[in-house]
Amino acid sequence: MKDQLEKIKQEALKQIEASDALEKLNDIKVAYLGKKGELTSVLKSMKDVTPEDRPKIGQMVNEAREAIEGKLDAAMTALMKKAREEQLKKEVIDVTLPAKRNRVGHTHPNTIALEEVERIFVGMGYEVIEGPEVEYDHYNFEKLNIPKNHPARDEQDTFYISDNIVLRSQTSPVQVRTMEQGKLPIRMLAPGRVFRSDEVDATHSPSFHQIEGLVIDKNITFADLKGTLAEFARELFGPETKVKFRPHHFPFTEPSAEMDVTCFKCGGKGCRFCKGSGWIEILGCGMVHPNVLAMSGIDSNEYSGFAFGVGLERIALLKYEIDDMRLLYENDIRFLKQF
Ligand code: 2U9
Repeated sequence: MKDQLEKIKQEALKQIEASDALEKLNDIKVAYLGKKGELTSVLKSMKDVTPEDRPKIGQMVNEAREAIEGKLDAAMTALMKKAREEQLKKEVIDVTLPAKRNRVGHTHPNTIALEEVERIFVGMGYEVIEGPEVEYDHYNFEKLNIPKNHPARDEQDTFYISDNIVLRSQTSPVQVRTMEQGKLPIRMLAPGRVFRSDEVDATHSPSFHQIEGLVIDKNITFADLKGTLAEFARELFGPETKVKFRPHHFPFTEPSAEMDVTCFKCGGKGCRFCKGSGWIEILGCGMVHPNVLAMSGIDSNEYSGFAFGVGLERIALLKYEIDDMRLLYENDIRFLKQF
């Protein structure tokens, strides 16, 4: 029996040594120490051992069990350690690798241009006021001296929501609403989206943005208009910029004009950018028509004012030398992040 025990022990230890997987070790544990294991069956046959030999044999069985258990534990611990080390090696993180960049947005050229124009006029004491994009015909046309059947209604195709409600074709209704409130003087800027039923091309879109300005006070003259807009042009395009006013016609201003600035590319000499003329058209303007003042309850004998309107996209296209307006609406970050 002693030899048999020794043989079992040696065989178990040898198998443990040769094991390279936790499952194998578990199988060995069951095969030797389990309920039906070899060592257990030796214990069961103790009844055949003489009472004198029992303590001795018992001790030997325990020794064999302890040796096998000890070796099994050590082998399991070693295997688990090895497995963990391999896993750690596989999951190793190279902290020196460059991080994945978060894609960030970019201020739209329209917004940059808008903020620049606002900064200039706010610096001259103007207030920025916004209003609804869906307007009454009354505010978009009637109160701006554009009655029904007036040819100006055909000049710009308007989107009608109903008989008397439109998508505003200009931001002027915001000024009308402000005048109606009766607080004078007024120095305001009305930026915002406007709508016209235009075909899309490099310089047109059914939805674009305007910035309009309005000043109403006592003794406002065309000289105030000229001085203000000349200063605006110098701030926007540089101190060397000169301006020129050409007579024009708008129903809501009288007299009316368009303002050109000297080409900031060639300084006025004439180049491809200004199509050889040396001048670039920039905005429309004029003295507020007495009818427009009267319709909003302002006495045109006491008060006068000037107004102007610029296309925001036009400013952005010029300032950033973009040749197609459609680029402004695609929101391709590769395009936007250049400005
Ligand atoms: C009130 C009185 C007068 C606003 C004005 C213009 C001239 C003008 C165009 C420029 C290019 C629009 O974006 S555009 O197509 N605008 O030329 N706008 S004066 O005059 C007003 C506005 C409100 C009460």
